[in-house]
Amino acid sequence: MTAINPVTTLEIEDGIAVLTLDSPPVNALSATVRAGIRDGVAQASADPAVQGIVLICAGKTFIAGADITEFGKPPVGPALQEVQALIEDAPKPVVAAIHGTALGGGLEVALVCHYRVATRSAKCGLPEVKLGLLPGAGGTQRLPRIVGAARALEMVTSGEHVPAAAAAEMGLVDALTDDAALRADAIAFTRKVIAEGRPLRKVRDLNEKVEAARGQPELFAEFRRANARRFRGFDAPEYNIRCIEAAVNLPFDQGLATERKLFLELMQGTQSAAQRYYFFASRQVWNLPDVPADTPLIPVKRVGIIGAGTMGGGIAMNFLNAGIPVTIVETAQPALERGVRTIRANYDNTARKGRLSAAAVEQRIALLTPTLDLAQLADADLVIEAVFEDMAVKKEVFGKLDKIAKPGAILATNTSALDVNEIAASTSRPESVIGLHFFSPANVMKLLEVVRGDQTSKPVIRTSMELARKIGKIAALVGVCPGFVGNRMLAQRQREAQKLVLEGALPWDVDRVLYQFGFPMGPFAMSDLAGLDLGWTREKSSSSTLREILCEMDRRGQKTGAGYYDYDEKRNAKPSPVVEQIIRDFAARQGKSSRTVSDQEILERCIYPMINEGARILQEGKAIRASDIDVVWVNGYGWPVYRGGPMCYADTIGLDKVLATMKRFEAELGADFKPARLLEDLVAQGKRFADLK
Ligand code: 3H9
Repeated sequence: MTAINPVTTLEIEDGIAVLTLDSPPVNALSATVRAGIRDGVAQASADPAVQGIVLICAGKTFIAGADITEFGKPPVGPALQEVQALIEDAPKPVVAAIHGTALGGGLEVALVCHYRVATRSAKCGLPEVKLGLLPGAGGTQRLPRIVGAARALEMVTSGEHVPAAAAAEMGLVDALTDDAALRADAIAFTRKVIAEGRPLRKVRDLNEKVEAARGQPELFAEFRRANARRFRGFDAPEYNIRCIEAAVNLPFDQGLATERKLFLELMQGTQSAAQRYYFFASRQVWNLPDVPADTPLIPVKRVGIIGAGTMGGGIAMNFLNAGIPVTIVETAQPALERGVRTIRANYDNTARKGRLSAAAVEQRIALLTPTLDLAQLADADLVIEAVFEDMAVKKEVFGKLDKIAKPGAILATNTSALDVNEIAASTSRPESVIGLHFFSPANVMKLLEVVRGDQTSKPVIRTSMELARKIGKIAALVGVCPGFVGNRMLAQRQREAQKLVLEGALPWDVDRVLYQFGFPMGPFAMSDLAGLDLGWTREKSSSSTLREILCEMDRRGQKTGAGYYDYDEKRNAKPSPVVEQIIRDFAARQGKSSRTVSDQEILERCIYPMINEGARILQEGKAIRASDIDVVWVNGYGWPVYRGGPMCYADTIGLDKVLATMKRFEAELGADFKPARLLEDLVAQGKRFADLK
C-alpha cells in the first residue's frame, strides 16, 4: 500500500488499483482530498501493472460533496474540474465504489468515473440547492444525460437523496452490492469490465436523453409553474432549472460553461451565504459547551404525556413514530377518547396518502396506552405535561407528579412562556425538571426549544437533546425567560404590527411586506388562521384592543369566515373594508391620526426590534450562540432560510445600520426601541453577531 498523501492511499490488488480516501468526517473534497485523487489516478494510470482503478472511501460515507468550509475563501489546491478531467480521460476503467452518501461534488466525481457500484444502503443526490447553490462540477450536465430532463429537474431542485435501488433503476448506478462486500465486488466489477472489453463510458457523450427533451420548452414552463410556491423567494431553484435547460439545448461544453457562470453568481450572492451559514448553524446547535458529550444519558424506554389535547396528542405521535411506548393521561373519558381518535385520524390520513402502511399505523397505535389515572405514569422515564397554559394548573400537576414519578424520571413541561423554575419549585426534585417546548402541530414542526431551569441536571439536559434528535427534531437549548427565545422575539414583532395599524398601515400592508420578505404569512393572516379568540372570553372582553373588538363581533378568524380579513367558502382571504373602518375608528378614539407608513418602515419596525431582543437574549445568556436563535426562527417561525435567520440577517445588512435605525425610532417613537447593550457594544467594536464566541 502506498500513501499518496495524508488522506489517500493506493493499493494494487491483482492488477486493480484501489484508491482509498480517508478524510473524516464525510470525505469532503478538500484541497488535500482533491490532490490525493489527482495524484493517485495519475500514478495508477501511468503504472503498466494496473488495468483498472477503483475509487473508494473509508469511514462512514463516500464523498459527501465539496468542502463547504472552503467556500468564499481564496482557491487552494487543484480545481475539482481538473481532477475530474483526469478521471474521465483515464486510459483504464475507473469505477466508483459508493457507500453512505454520494452527494454534490461526491456524486459529480462518481459521474466522471466510467462505472458506479453502490451498496444497497447507499444514497445519491445533488443537494446543492439546499445551500443556495447548483451542482458546479458538471452535475447539471451529466445527470440529465442519465436520468432525463424531468427527473433531473426534480432531483436538482429538491436536493433529495435517492436510495441506491432507485438510483440503479434510473441508471445512475451500474451494480448494487452488500455493505461488507463493496470493495471486493467493485474490484470484481472492474475486472469484468476489462474482461468483457466494455468501453470507457463517458456520461458526457450520452446524448439520447437530453435530445429527447429538446424543443420542449413547455416541459420547463410547466415545471416552473407547478413549483412556483415551493420555490418562492429562492434564487437557486431557478438557476438549477436554467442549467438543465442548458443541458438539453446546448452542446456539453457550452452547457458546462453556463453551469459554471451561474454557479459563481449564486456563490457570490447573499442567499447562498445565508444557507451555508444555516447548514453549520443547524449542526452547531447540538453542541453544548457546559454539557460534555460523555454526560451520562438517562434511558428513556417509556414516555408519559399529561393532556390529550392538540399539543399532547401531537407530542405523543413523535414518540410513537420512534417506537417508544406512550401512556397518555386525561381527566375525563370524552377528552381522552377525542385525543386518541385524533391521533388515529392523523395516522390514517398519512396512510391514505401512501406515506405509512396500514401495519405501521397499527404498530404505532399499539404503543399508545390511554388512561384517566395519573398513577399509571409511575414507570415512565420521561413525563411531558401538556395541560392548560396556566401557572396554578401546571404547579398542581407537577406537585402530583412529584409523588407519582419514579426517582430519576425526567419531568418536562411543554409551556411556551411560563417560568420553568417556578414550575420546578413545586416539586422536590427541580434537577429533574426541564422545559420541552414543542411547536404546533407538534408532530410536524421540526423545532424543539429545550429550556434548562437553574437547577436542571446535565444528564437531564443531554438526554432531552439526544431524545429530540431521536424523534427527528432540531433542538435549541435555551434559558428561562418569558417566552424563551422564539416567542420572546415574536412578541416584539406582534407589538409593532399592532402599533403600525393604529398609525395608518393596514393589516394587509403589514402582511404583504412580511410575506414578500419571505415569511409564509404575515402576523394578521397568522392570527386569523390560529383564531383570534385564543385566550379570549366574552365575559372579560371590554373592547380595549382591536382583537377584542373583532372577537366581540364574532370575527374570530378563518373558522368564522371573518377576522382581520374576510374569507370566502374556500378560505381565500380578502381585505375587509369593515375592519379598515373599525381600525380607523379605534385609532381615532385613541387620539391617533393616520399617516402613510412606507413598506420600509413596516419591515424595519417589525424586524429590527426582534434582532434587538435577540441581542438582549444573548447578553443575558439565554441562548448559547446567535446562530441558535436563527435555528429557532427558521424552524419554528418560518423565517426564510435564504436570509439565514434574524441574527444572520442583521450581520448581512450591517449591525451599524440596525443600531442607527433603532436609535432613530427610539427618538421618534419611544422606549420600545431602546437598543440592547450588546448591539451597541458590537457596533462600537466593529463586530458582528457571528464574531461572538
Ligand atoms: C458541492 O458539492 C458543490 C459542488 O457541486 C461544486 C464544487 C465546485 N463540507 O451532517 P453531519 C461536516 S456543495 C464540510 O452532522 P450526518 C458537518 O459540518 C456540497 N463539512 O453528519 C459536521 O461537522 P461537525 C454538497 C461537512 O451523518 C460533520 O461533517 N454536499 C460537509 O448527520 C458531520 O455532518 C452537501 O450539501 C461538507 N460538504 O450527515 C452534503 N458535510 O461534526 C452536506 C458535512 O464539526 N452534508 N460536514 O459539526 C450532509 O448532508 C450531511 O453531512 C451528511 C452526513 C448526509 C453527509
